[in-house]
Amino acid sequence: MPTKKPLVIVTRKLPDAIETRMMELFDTRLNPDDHAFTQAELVEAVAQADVLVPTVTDRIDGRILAHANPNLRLIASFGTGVDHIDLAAARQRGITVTSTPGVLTEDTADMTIALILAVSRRLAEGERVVREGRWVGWSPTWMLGHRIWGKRLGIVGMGRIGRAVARRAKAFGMSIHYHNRNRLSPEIEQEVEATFWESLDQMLARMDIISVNCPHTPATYHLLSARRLKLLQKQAIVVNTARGEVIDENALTRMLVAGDLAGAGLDVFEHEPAVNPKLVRLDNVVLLPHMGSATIEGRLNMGEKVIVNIKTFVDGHRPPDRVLEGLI
Ligand code: 8YV
Repeated sequence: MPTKKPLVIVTRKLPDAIETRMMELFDTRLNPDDHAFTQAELVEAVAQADVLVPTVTDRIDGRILAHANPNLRLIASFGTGVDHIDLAAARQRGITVTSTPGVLTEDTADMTIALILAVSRRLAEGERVVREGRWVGWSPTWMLGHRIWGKRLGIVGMGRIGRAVARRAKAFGMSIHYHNRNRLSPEIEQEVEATFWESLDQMLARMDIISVNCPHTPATYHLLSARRLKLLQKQAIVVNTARGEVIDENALTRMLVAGDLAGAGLDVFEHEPAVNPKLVRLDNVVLLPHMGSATIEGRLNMGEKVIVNIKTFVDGHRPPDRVLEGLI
């Protein structure tokens, strides 16, 4: 007798090829118009699904999970960060949580370098001048940015993405510094000639460019606090492709407005999709709408990972990308 396929509820529109395969394998409920689920829709989804596939735009907190039906055994998140999921509440309910690590490393590292270049060399500002018809001609002392070759880059969080940033930055002639919970092995440090700073404060005070590449956890919330941001040099720039919550965005904005920092490149924000209007008015800030991993290749890889995680789980095996293991 054929066994019943699990009901998989996907909260956002995924690439067609991924959705097609999911529909072949599972009893899949899609979101063709791609609207962000309301609280009520999330409650309904956890009350019905055997497997939920959320994204960063869904806050799966304890209140939502309180409505989960007993058959909800897996949350197979489409994304690497899992800070939108209350892991303690999932653990309490014996729900397994998986993510999609590794497949957006290179794309996010590319975006980090793009932001470092964009801020240092004033790319967005220059583009606006041309597009708005304000370019009156070349001048030797106009639109000068800063050279990145020879600058000190301090990477906050030297996981997969931090290391991919380091490899790229080395090729651009930057010297690599990092702060991480744990020091990396000498082999990895040697590959990019990275200097480890046990003290984040001391590293911040000496860098030209800071790149945030750590996950958002209770321990990293406002890691770059008002106090720590004040340690930065006036000519420093800050780039964040990780999570907005890691930086005190109000404090950062205040410093940028006051000219106490040279610039910032932000792909993520504390209250997405809201962006502090004061940031929008600044010319020395490059703002992107959480595009770090937004490549077709990356989204397909992420979808593949979600499928493999669900398939292995429903077949009774341990899914490869477990963040949290429930009771199988
Ligand atoms: C994804 C991300 O686009 O994977 C992550 O952690 O931040 C993004 O790059 C998003 O999370 C998809 O859910």
